Amino acid sequence: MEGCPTWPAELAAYYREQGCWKGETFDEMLRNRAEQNGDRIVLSTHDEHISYAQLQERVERLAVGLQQLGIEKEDRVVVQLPNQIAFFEVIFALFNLGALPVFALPTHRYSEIQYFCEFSEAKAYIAADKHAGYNYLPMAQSVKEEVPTLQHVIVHGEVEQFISLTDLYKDAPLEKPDVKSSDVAFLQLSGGSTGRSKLIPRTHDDYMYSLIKSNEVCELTEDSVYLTVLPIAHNFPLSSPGVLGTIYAGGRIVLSSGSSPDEAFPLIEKEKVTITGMVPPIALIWLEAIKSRSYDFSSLQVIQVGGAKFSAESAKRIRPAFGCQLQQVFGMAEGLVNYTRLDDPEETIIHTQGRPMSAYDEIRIVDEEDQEVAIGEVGELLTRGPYTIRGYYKAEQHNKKSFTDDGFYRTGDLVRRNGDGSITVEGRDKDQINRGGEKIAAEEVENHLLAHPNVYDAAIVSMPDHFLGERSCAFIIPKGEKQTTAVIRSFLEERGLATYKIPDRVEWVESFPQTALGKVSKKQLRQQISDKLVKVK
Ligand code: J2J
Repeated sequence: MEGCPTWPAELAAYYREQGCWKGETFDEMLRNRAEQNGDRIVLSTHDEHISYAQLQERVERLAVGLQQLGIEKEDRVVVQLPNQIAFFEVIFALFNLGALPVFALPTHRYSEIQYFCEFSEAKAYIAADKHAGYNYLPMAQSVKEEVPTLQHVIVHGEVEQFISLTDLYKDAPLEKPDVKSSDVAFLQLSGGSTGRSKLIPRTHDDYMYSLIKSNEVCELTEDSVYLTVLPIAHNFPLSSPGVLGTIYAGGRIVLSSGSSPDEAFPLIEKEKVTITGMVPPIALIWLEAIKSRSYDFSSLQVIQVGGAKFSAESAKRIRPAFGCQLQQVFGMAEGLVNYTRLDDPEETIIHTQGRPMSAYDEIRIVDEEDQEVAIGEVGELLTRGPYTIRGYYKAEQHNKKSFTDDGFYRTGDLVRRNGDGSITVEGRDKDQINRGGEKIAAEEVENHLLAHPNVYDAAIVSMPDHFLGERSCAFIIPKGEKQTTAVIRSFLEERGLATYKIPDRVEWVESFPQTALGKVSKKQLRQQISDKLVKVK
């Protein structure tokens, strides 16, 4: 597809020959499961349970309705749905049509959604009416007015002036387009470091392979019950092995709308959940909550923690508290996923972020001159393999920087390889804040800040936080009057920036420290704010 870099032909042939790419589309995968496991439950919510056959039937009917609206192969459709059954119906219906979901998160707001729709030239936007106290409809209206390609806004729930998702389930034959496993299946979001999130084109072949390997490593079977704690559009709960891995295995997904122990703990007991995945701050909340509650967690075999560094002190507490195995997951929407193995020694599980899931993952850990460093030394992680992209969607210039000439992705993660082949994440060499697993591209927020009349210049850096790992701090050089943090925050909110990107703290300064090359020294800014926080303590 235009704008989607792909693997060189020889390498693609090699991955096929080696059996990594099996030639199956997502549409075929679900169809096969529905044939094999028809009556088994695939999705459970608080009040609904649907079988594989029912899901397949609903998907086919929805595909017809979407086709009647004019959604065709290669059309982009921005999907912003929370952890609901509708999410699955929508994405599989789009896969059926060869149309590409663009996976927005429920926390995204006008600024992000407008950009995803515009940049991907989306034909449709599919959202819930309300979620977590937010009404998506006014935002949808503004986006529709702004983006000329956007023909349809489809809403799940109270629709007002928009198209109702419920009305799109049609009993008519589908004109099945020719979708190939080598086609791009969807566009996933990158955390971003320069400017806005880049879009990540993942093919059926490559993503399916990532599910197969994840299932092997996580020992998923048709008896597995996966609880969704994170928003399922995120790559981790979607595929590592997440909800799609669970469907691949023929298992069952239990949909929790969020991560709160009040909702999740009773579900684990009632639905006999076997595996769930979360980011470190949620693990900390669960570790606290379990102290004062008693539930039968005997079904739980694995708690996965990933998305941000999980401290060894907290990692140690998982097994004693929950009586199950901890699995650390260090992955990225661009591809590569590392897991600690379920039978790894305790030391490895607690102190490392695991190792690549596939023997075909190629890893290089390099210094600033791209020379490989010795085992035990810290360097930037570069990777290439059968499920790691070769370039972002429509980002030719950026791709030259983010990928080496021979196709390795520059992760921007600083890691150390240990003697046993495992990897420990030591830091980051990208202009990004990892706020408890939620990624903030500094430049994106800085650009918003520059639009404020009292901001002359802005630099955003991370500051240490015992709960989230990192929070964001905006250093601002004022133009005229200094504003309060509250004013700055509400300015960004009004511009429609997702809440997690809004700086937790604002520091007004007269100038920024500079590097030898005359650039803003974010390293010194990070030091400045972390020293200040220590003093305050
Ligand atoms: C430290 N940093 C980590 C970890 C990710 C599985 C799991 C996570 C993601 C994900 C994912 C980390 N320790 N355990 O897509 O399939 C940071 C790194 C990495 C970036 C990727 C999956 N796990 N990270 O988090 O695309 O900096 O994917 O490059 O959101 O998160 O972020 P994202």
